[in-house]
Amino acid sequence: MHALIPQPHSVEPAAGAFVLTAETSITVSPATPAVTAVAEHLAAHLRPATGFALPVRPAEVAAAGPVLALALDPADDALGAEGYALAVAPDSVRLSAHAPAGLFYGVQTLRQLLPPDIESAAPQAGPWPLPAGRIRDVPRFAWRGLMLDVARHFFPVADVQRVIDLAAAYKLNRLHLHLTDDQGWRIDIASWPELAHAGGQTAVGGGPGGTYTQADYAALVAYAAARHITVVPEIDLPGHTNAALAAYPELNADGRPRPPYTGIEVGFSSLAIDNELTYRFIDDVIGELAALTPGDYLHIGGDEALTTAKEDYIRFIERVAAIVRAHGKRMVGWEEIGQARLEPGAIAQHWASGHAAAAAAQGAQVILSPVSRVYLDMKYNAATPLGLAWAGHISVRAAYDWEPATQLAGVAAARLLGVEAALWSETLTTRADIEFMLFPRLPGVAEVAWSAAGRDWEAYRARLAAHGPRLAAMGVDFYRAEEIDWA
Ligand code: TNX
Repeated sequence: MHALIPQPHSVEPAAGAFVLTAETSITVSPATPAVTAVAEHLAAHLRPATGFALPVRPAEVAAAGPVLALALDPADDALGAEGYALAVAPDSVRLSAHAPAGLFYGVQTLRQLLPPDIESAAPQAGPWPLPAGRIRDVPRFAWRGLMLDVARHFFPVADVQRVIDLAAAYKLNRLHLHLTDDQGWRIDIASWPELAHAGGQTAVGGGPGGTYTQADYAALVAYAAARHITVVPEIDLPGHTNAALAAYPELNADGRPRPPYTGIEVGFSSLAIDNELTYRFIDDVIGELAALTPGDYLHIGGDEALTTAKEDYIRFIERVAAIVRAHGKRMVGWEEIGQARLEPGAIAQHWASGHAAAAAAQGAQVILSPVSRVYLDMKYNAATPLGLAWAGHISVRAAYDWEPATQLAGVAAARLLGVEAALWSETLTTRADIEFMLFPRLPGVAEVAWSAAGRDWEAYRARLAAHGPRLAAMGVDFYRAEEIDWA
């Protein structure tokens, strides 16, 4: 029980092990769809490598053989919405939680307790021991996110599903999709079809681009939800909008289309703040997206509107906030939104621009994405072939060894909603590129978001080393950072 990431709240190892065999079954109590889905998710993870049937059945249906029991425990409300308790003994495994999400996170811990080969897609020899002991675990932060930029380069649905699987394995619960930017518009909006038709065809460097149909997007949302991840869609406004301004001439103050943009400069574009059409456009886009998005959140960007006067920016954000509210969502924005008057429930995402304190002072909750820690598009070091370096290099240690409560002067710890890693894609074009930049740094960020304060780099390094074979078995193309003594 010594190589878990994120580190659980409490771990008490005991002697012996429970060994998975062809006779093992998984039981659920109560046998509701949500609990059964978690059990089937566990079984689906264990079947390929073990070759065992691992049937899932209601606990009250008697059967012979050892049991891995998943149960809701309504009395244990200290576990909250996402915590779990795990008791492994030589003759039984009991995983309990107050809610299905907790069972799902307990399943991720179970996976990590098994030998690394369990992650293999092909049958392996085994054996499959789960070390005995007890774990009680609850997350530190409610928001444990990963942002993926699908605008600078487009990534097909299957790639995003892969990212969702990997994020879920480390107990993340938010996938923020940066759907639009100067270089591309990636979601079909039925009322403004040229956004996807024209705006979807460009990408950084002149690549082919791409867009999600509304059905694609809905499928991603459902795939994420099945892994207890809420999709947070971002339409970046009023800057980072060249793709829209190129697709629709009438969105420009002068009525003339902007040329498509495939470079990587930021901050040059802006919607026309005093054009009423701008707000009809935003209402249509946010309305369609809100209808497709069951989660509570809608991210409106708001960063780097460098060609928009401050007063205009403030007026704009306040109008957009009302539109988001009218469509029943909570507004998330990059921390620049702290300059505007924020409505209750607003969430500001800190990166580097220094406005988070102003947002927090108004009662907003804050997500931490400090650029020097969690901008995982930054190179690991000077030799990293991919990535940018404007925020410096981010080693595995730098991404892990920091404390949210003291990261940001002027923001009280009580205002912190959580932590989100960001993967911008100016230099990334393939699934392998994504994996190389996320791993092995993302597990460290996940631990910062999930585990109690008090980082111990030496202990973490050793745990992460043990994840090398596990990541390899998952087929993750991770960077074998020199900081880690890979097993
Ligand atoms: C800053 S952070 C940006 C993005 C870039 C990123 C590259 C933020 C809110 N804006 O537009 O893609 O840096 O690292």
